[in-house]
Amino acid sequence: MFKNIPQVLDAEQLIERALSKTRKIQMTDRNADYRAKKTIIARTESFSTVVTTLLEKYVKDFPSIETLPSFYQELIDIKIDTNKLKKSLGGIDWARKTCQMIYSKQARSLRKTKNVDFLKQKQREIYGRISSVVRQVNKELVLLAKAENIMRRFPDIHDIPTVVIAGYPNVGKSSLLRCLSKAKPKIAQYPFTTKEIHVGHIERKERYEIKRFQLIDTPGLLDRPLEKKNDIEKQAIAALTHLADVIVFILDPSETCGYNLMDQKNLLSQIKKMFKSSVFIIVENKVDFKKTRSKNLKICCETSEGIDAVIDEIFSNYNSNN
Ligand SMILES: Nc1nc2c(ncn2[C@@H]2O[C@H](COP(=O)(O)OP(=O)(O)OP(=O)(O)O)[C@@H](O)[C@H]2O)c(=O)[nH]1
Ligand SMILES: [Mg+2]
Repeated sequence: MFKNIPQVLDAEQLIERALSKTRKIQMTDRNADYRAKKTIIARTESFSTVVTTLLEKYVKDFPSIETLPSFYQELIDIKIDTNKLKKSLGGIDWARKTCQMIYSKQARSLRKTKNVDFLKQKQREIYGRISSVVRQVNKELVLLAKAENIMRRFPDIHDIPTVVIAGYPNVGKSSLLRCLSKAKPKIAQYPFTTKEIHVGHIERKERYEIKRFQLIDTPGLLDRPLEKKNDIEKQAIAALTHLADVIVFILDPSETCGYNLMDQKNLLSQIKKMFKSSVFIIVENKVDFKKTRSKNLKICCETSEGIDAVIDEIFSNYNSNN
């Protein structure tokens, strides 16, 4: 989705790119003065064009934030800060217009004169003024480059029925995604292993229809108010808010995740209150360690015990989410 957003250069790289192009320009004319004049004019024009074209491309090719799916809009706000991003785009657009103005104001005087020294002086002046405008928006260019690197790594989310796997850290959310799909998120015995959203898919042919779900593995959530949640947790909340048709909530009654079951259940009640329109499938993992007598589905991601029942439960909710 974001693979094609432009690679943004910082101010010095952009100026160097424009300068290196000008160095390759050499006009021909039998008259040495004309040759020098033509070369200076062509180089100055090229310098200005390269700078303004790149600045324009950065702004134009950047995805329009308002028209993105709401999940991506929120991810941008969490990871980049939408206001800062918009200000940067505005700043870069200002720089493009200013550079264009500087060049167009001087271009005529360049063409009129025959004096090569005067031309050289004008050329230096134009290079200097344009470079100085570009340097003024270096911070904005750097922010845009950073934003673009973050956005290129955004998960590929599609508008299809979606299951979001949620729960406390270290309870086995990523392990479940591995059991259910071909996705290979990192699994480790410490909390907050997952820091980003991961996506997998599961499909099943029923009669003549292929039913497909998108599965989202989220970072762990703690039982604390929304305003206290960190940026990693906020991504899980964004996935639940914008994507979840079905929520698979994992509990770890063995508490080997490092958090007690009471806190995990409090989180579940909080999430249930927040996402009333989603279907909940509550799953207890790590039954090899501890099995309770509750009515929840019981699984073991290490042995795949109970996974088929989770799959059946997910697909039993397919039609209602179509
Ligand atoms: N014994 C046992 N260990 C399990 C089971 N499922 C997961 N684990 C282990 O629990 C630990 C955490 O698993 P993850 O899948 O990384 O848990 P997570 O919920 O994704 O963790 P975060 O991304 O940190 O929130 C790992 O060491 C897993 O090997 C299980 O059914 N039984
Ligand atoms: Mg994980």
